[in-house]
Parts: sequence; structure tokens; C-alpha cells
Amino acid sequence: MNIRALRWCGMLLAVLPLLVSCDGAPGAPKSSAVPADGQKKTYQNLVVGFAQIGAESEWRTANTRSIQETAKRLGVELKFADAQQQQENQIKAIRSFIAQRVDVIGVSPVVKTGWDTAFAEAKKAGIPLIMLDRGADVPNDLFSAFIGSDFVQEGQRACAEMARLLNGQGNIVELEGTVGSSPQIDRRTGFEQCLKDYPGIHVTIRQSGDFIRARGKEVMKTLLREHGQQFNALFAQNDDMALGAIEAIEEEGLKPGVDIKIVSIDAERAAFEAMIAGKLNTTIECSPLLGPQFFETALNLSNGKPVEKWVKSNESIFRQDTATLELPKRQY
Ligand code: GZL
Repeated sequence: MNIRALRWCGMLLAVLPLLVSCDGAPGAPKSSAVPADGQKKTYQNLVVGFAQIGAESEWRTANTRSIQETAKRLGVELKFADAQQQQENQIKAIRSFIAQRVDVIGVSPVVKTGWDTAFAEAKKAGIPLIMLDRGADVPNDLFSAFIGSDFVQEGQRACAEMARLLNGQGNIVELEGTVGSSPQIDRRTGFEQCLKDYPGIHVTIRQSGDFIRARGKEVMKTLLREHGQQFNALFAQNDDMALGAIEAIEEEGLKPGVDIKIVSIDAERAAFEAMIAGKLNTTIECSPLLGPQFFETALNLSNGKPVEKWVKSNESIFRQDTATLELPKRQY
């Protein structure tokens, strides 16, 4: 066995603990080659590798569920890697998928930078790569499609909601997500762009909670103790951090949603429950239910069909006045 093959095998062994193969159907592993009779690829003989970020939030858990349940329903062989929020683990998984000759690779890049080499290796191997949910700073020729939300628009929408809640006057704490991730960068960009129209509103404090509920609570607890009188609003870049901050606000004896107006992003079920309780004012939808679009795009790429470079999610804004009506309809 030559050095190159050994290298690939070494990499494969290194990431095996991270990899879970979710067969769409029981039985022997499927070939990733086009069937001998030249028949086009179908879901039942499609082999897809997906390098997921981790399980940092309810949103991510719902995103993973959508991917895995859709693969099972369609009969796609899914090789799934949980990177535990480490970019190096996602890169190892991509290299493992290349070594296994999957038909398509999917990845939700944990941060925007550092992907050129791994993506170029997939391109060199002739394997289409789809970015799902989060994007990356790579040349357009290194990925086949991006499937996900317009994070800048989400930030703009959050700002407009906050301006309405504050009547154009107020000081805001911004709880940011994972530093360097596309949602953290782009939601902040959109929020700041919109704030230019509201000179009476300022973001006075900005800190990261890494999209994690417990971190959101920790940060908000500290900010209330050190700057409590200096802000009357919270923009949380995801619902989980907002829910953690709500706990901290209540423990300080204040009324979330009243003493401190709160706008967040994701529109997960717990956010609707918080709005019904009057503790959260608005949540901006960011759908994790990307499984169907992901596998449809993967199949089209495998059959050499053209796909949109950006398959954009269509999303809504939810406020307290419709939360009771909407809650039963929520799928995540
Ligand atoms: C956004 C997604 C973000 C969510 C967070 O598409 O990447 O990551 O807003 C999740 O809840 O952790």
C-alpha cells in the first residue's frame, strides 16, 4: 500500500469515532458509483457525507434532526460527523468523506475562514460540496451551493423590531454568537446598518455567548451587576442565549420583556413560550429545517443538473400578539 493510501487510511481511522453512518435503509453499504446500467443517481443509491458543527443550541439539534430524518425517509446513505464545534474536526471529516468517495459533501462551517485547502481537496476529488446553514469566505468555484438564511436581513429585521419596541430611544446590549461565524458577523452587520436610521438607539455593550444558553445567562448576569442601569434592551443573536439572559434578568429582580425589551433570532418553540409569558418581545425566524432542500440539491448535483448558488430560506417575524396562535404550528 503506498504512502498516499496510508495517509488516507490514517485520516479515516482518526475520524472514525466522530463518524456515524446513518443508512437510509438496512443492508449492505451502497456503492457511490453511478449504477452499471448508466442509470442516473437516485436517493436510494446516493451517498452523502455531512460535517455538522455540534449540538450547541436547540436550533442545531433541530437542524441535525431535519438532516438525519430526511435521509432516512428518502433512503439516502448519510455519513454524519459531529465536530463538537471544532473546525479541525470538520476538516478531518471532509477529508474522510473524500477518502470514502461519497457522492456529495455537506458542511455547516463553524467559522467563516480557514476552509480553502479542504474545499479545494474536495473539488480536486471531483466531489460537489454544499455549504448548509452557515457560509465561508471561499472562492465561488470551491463550493457548488449555499443553502441557508440571509443573516444580514435577520439583523436588519431585529433592529427594526427593536426600534419599534423602544420608540426610537434606548441603549442595547448585544449578545453575539460564535465569534467569526457567518451568523455572528452578518447579523451584527445587518443590525448596525439599520441602526443608522435611529440615532437615538445605541449598542452600548457587545459580548459573545457562543450561541449557548448557559453562556447567555452568565454574560447577562455579569452585565447586570456591572452595567445594570446603562441599558434597557437586549438583542440576542439566538433564542438560546436570550432564554439564558431572561433567567439572569429575573434573578436580578427585573421583568424581562418589560424592564428590558428583548429581541432574538431563530424562532424556536421555547421562544414562543417565552413570548406567551411576556418575557420575550420578538423572535426573528431562522429555519433549521434544511434537510429536504439539502438532499434535493445533492441529488441534482450528483446527476449533473444545475442548482442555484444560494438556496435562500424564506422566513418570518414573530411577536407576542401571535405567539399563542403560532406555537402549535412550530416544528422545532
Ligand atoms: C443560524 C445558525 C445559528 C443559530 C444558532 O443559521 O448557524 O447557530 O442561530 C445556532 O442557534 O447555534
